[in-house]
Amino acid sequence: MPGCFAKLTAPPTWRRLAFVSDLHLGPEAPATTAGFLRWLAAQALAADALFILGDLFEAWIGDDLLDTGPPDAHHQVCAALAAYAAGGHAVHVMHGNRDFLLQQGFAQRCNAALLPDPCVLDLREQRIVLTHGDALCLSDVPYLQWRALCRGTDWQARFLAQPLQARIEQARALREQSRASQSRMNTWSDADPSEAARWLQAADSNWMIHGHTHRPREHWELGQLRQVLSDWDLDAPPGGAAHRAQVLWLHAGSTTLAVERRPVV
Ligand SMILES: [Mn+2]
Repeated sequence: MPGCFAKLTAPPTWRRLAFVSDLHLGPEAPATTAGFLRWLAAQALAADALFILGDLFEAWIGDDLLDTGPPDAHHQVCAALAAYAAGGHAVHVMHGNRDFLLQQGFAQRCNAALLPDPCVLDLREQRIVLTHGDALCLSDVPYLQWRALCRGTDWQARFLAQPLQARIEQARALREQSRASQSRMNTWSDADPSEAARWLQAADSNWMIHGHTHRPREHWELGQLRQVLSDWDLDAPPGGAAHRAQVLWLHAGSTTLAVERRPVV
């Protein structure tokens, strides 16, 4: 359970807000990355504020990768976000379990603000809890232990002090480990509904938006709404269930608030 909830107040000028998560962009997902760049240059222009609730990238090994090497998907996405933000759209990025090493160098490059996990968005009369969702998956004890370690300043300082190539190799090994442990489990761990309810109560809220579990749907429980965002995978075979990309839109009028899920085409 988080000790406190940072607060972000939506200015009255924000009328359309877009929420995405779990895009897992990178050189290994060219179709998804291209899809995001297309979306950002077209449909996303309707949003006053874009919230990326974790795992924008499949991996992030340090902001300095933007200053080295030949430009790749990471550079393209950052340049596109910077252009989007320069057009007057607010961009907020939360850490996921894949890209928790995004830091100020990235944020400055993209004209984005890093959003603490969790936080409460004050939108008109509503208080909406925003979180990536991995900290809600209480049944995955080994992951939570790893999370506590790698979110610490000591681990991060040691990791980032290594040369880029060593970090690339270590990150690859970590992803393989994580894939192996997932395949040992019968099902992917899911967000714990009781834990989510406790967070909402602590935040004095009845509305949560999160991602991470790749199980997009609306959960209505005891007067609380929990909206789980879709992952994006346009590199999956077209026509299959895994081939999807979706945005959650909030339309905020002066007295109304409408929610809509829209596929990215
Ligand atoms: Mn995740």
